[in-house]
This record gives sequence, structure tokens and C-alpha cells, in this order.
Amino acid sequence: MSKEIKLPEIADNVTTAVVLEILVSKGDKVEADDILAEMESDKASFELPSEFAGVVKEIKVSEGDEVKVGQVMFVIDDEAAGSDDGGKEKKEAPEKKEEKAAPKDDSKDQKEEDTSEQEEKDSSEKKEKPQEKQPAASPSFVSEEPAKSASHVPASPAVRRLAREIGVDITQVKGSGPAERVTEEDVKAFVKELVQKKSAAGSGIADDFQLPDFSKYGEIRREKMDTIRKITAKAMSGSWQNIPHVFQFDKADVTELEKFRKDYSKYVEKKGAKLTVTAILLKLSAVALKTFPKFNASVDMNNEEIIYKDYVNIGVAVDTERGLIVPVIRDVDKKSITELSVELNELAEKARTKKIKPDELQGANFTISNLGGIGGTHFTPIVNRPAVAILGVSRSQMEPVWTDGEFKPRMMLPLSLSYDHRVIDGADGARFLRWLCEAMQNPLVTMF
Ligand code: CAO
Repeated sequence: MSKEIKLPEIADNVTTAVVLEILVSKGDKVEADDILAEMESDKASFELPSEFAGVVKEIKVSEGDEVKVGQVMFVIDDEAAGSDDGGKEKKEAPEKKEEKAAPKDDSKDQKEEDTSEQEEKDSSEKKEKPQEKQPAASPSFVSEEPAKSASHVPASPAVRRLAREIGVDITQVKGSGPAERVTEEDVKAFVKELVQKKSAAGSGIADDFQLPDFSKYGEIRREKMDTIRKITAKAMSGSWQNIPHVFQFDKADVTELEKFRKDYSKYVEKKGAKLTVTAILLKLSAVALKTFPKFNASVDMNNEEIIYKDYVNIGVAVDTERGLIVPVIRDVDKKSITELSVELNELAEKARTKKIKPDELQGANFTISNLGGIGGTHFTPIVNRPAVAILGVSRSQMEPVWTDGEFKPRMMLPLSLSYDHRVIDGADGARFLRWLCEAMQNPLVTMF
């Protein structure tokens, strides 16, 4: 008796699907649940199974056709099901076609294919046994996204088995063989890449950006990141991804301060260090952090709390041959500028000569990054978590400044403040930086 296979209901609001590939030919013998066609709707790709065992009597659609739900696609003659000569074997799956097309096919592979197909059949039969055989009316959804099925990936049975045994989804493997055929090496390379990504993810510095093959363009050299590079990469990407940054810029008139610094440096030099703009900024920043406690804080998003600190520890970014190191000066508010100059000098030297200890790099509430010794007009440093702000210092230079009706040459120091907008608002940022600029112009400000 002839039985019709129609396009079943697929999902709410889906009324049609496109025939991607017809997997049987007229006269083919099919079992119940054998896949007759690969379909695709705008929601998913799926396989259309036969509801009955029998022989394909009619194929009423073509590849590329848009078929309506309920439309007849195949006619199966179920009376011919039992007869041995009732029909030809079902059209070979695409993987079989590939096997024939591939140059390296051999009888061993064919045997393995037979065995693996048998294994698959056995295991699916085992799974089905306890239940009543379900009518295969509804399509089996492969995924929400249109995706190629494993049977469409060209690969030898041995390679398929390898992928299956080690849990690799062969559809994810890029084939390097003829017609993108997946080889054993491709599967191994895929696993190697996954393992490398996982270990990089464990270190917190991985990203999913796919690098191109740079060697296509010329000679390249790969070098392992050292520990400092990895720590910096992890800390900076963590800060950048989690902190909504705002950048505030200002300029301090340091004309008078520079005169003072040069005059008084000799007193500091007696203690073994120079009086530098960084040491002065350390002292002034400590007062600023006390004046604006939000900047001497950390944010605890898990508990929705802001943690205010009564101590003032400030990190200073030091440029070393090994990269950026940030030693921390503790209780900056309690130390004199001379003490701070000496301590900064010692810590920077320790950082550059690899003598810095781990605890000397921890516990900063705020950071100062002075690139002025190198140059540059402005830059935007990244906040160093769990602090909420960082001060960027660029190179001071003489500029004409309009004062009392005329341009006067003034030494101007460009400052930038990067801060965490979860805790600090724009007006707070502008006030903090302006306060610092005014304190540099007139240190008496700090007394109020
Ligand atoms: N504007 C103009 N000149 C500056 C300056 C500035 N902002 N900062 C420093 N200078 C001058 C100093 O006066 C000194 O000049 P002299 O040799 O004529 O006295 C010279 O530059 C070198 O200063 P220094 O770097 O030795 O001293 P410092 O205390 O100001 O800085 C330190 C110490 C550790 C901050 C600095 O050496 C350093 O490593 N800076 C790089 C920081 C960094 O890499 N930041 C980027 C991190 S990413 O956010």
C-alpha cells in the first residue's frame, strides 16, 4: 500500500522548509526512521525520516524546493518492505560518496566503515529497545543554527572513529585534504588547539580571536610570554573588560613647583635620591585620596558594596627591562617627601634589578604612572584592579598661557585620570584632578 510522507509541523510560526538534499532515489528500499532528506527552515536544519519501511515509490520534491507543512514529499510502498528484491538499497550517504571520490580509499577503510556503521546501528538499536518504536513523524532538530551534519563531512571511517572515540565533533574540524576531507592529522591538530586554548583560558589570558597564518606574508618568530607579561596581560584585560573606564584630562601649572624641586633636590640627594615630580605627586595624591575617599576605595559588586580604606598605599608604575612592574609605597600620607623620594628610588631599583618581593607589589589603593621622563603629551592608563583610579603623568613643557591680558611662558604638566565609573562620576573625576592641579600650583591648598 502506498503511504505519503509529508512535511510535519516544525515549530510555532514555521510554515515552510527548504529541501537541502534528498538522500534517497526512486526504488530505494528504506527502513522506518531512515533519513529521506536534509531540510532547513529559518529556525533550524533538520533531517526528515521515513515513517515506514518500504520502497520509495515517488519523490515529489526536488533539492532547493520550498515545501509547505503538510505537503507530500515522498510516497513509500510499504508492501514491498519485506521482499528482498522489492527495491534497491538506499542511496549512499554523502560520506560514502566521498569515500569513493577520495584518492586514498582502500578496502581496510571500507571494512572499518562497515564495522563502525554496524556499531552505530547496534548501539542505536540497543537504545531503542526498551521503548515502543516511536512513529518518526516529527523531525529531529540538529541545532538552532543551520549546521552541517557529521555524515556530510568528508572523512574516512578510521578518522570518523578516531574523532568519535576522543569526543571530537567532526563537523568542527577543518579538513586539509582534497575537497576539505578531514584527515587524522586534522583531528589531532584540532584537539591540540583545544588543549592549548584551555590551558591559556586557565591562565586567564586567552581570547577567542582567530589569528591568521602570518607566515603567509613573511618570516615569523614565536616567543613564549614571560611571567610578568602574562600577569600584565591578565590584569589589564581583566580591568579593561570589567571596569567602565572614564578618562579625564587637565594641566597643572608647575612653573613654581619646578623651581622649588630643583632648589630642594640637593637636600633629598643627601639622603641618596633625587627629588622628582613623581615623589611630589605621591605626596599630593595621598592628600587628594584623603580629601576624596571614593578614590581610595574598591568596589565589591558581588555584595553591592564600596570598600573605603583608611590607609593610603600608592603603586608607582616602573618601566623595567622585563616590562611594567608596580611596586607599592605604603602609608604614603604618613611619610615626608624626602622619605617618599628615597623609598621610590629604592623600590624602582629593586624592580629593575629583579630584587622586588611579591608583597612589595601588593595592596595599592591608587596608582601613579609617570611617562614624562620618556615623553608624550597625553595617555590613558588602565585602572589597576582592585583600585578604582590611576593617574597618568605626561611630559611637562613650556607653553604660552594667557594670564593678566598677555601670554606668559609657563611650565605645564599634562595629567590624565582614568577611573571606574561604577564608583566615581564625571564631576568627581574632574574635581579630583582639578584639586591635584591646584595643589601643584599652590601646595597650600593641601592644608585646607
Ligand atoms: N615631565 C617632564 N620631565 C619628567 C617627568 C615629567 N612628567 N617625569 C620625569 N621627568 C624627568 C625627570 O625630571 C628626570 O630628568 P633629569 O634626569 O633631568 O633630572 C628624567 O625625566 C627621569 O626621571 P625618572 O624617571 O628617573 O624619575 P621619576 O621619579 O620622575 O620617575 C619612575 C620614576 C619609576 C616613575 C620612572 O622612572 C618610570 O619608570 N616611568 C615609567 C612608568 C611607566 O612605564 N608607565 C607606564 C605604565 S602603563 O600605565
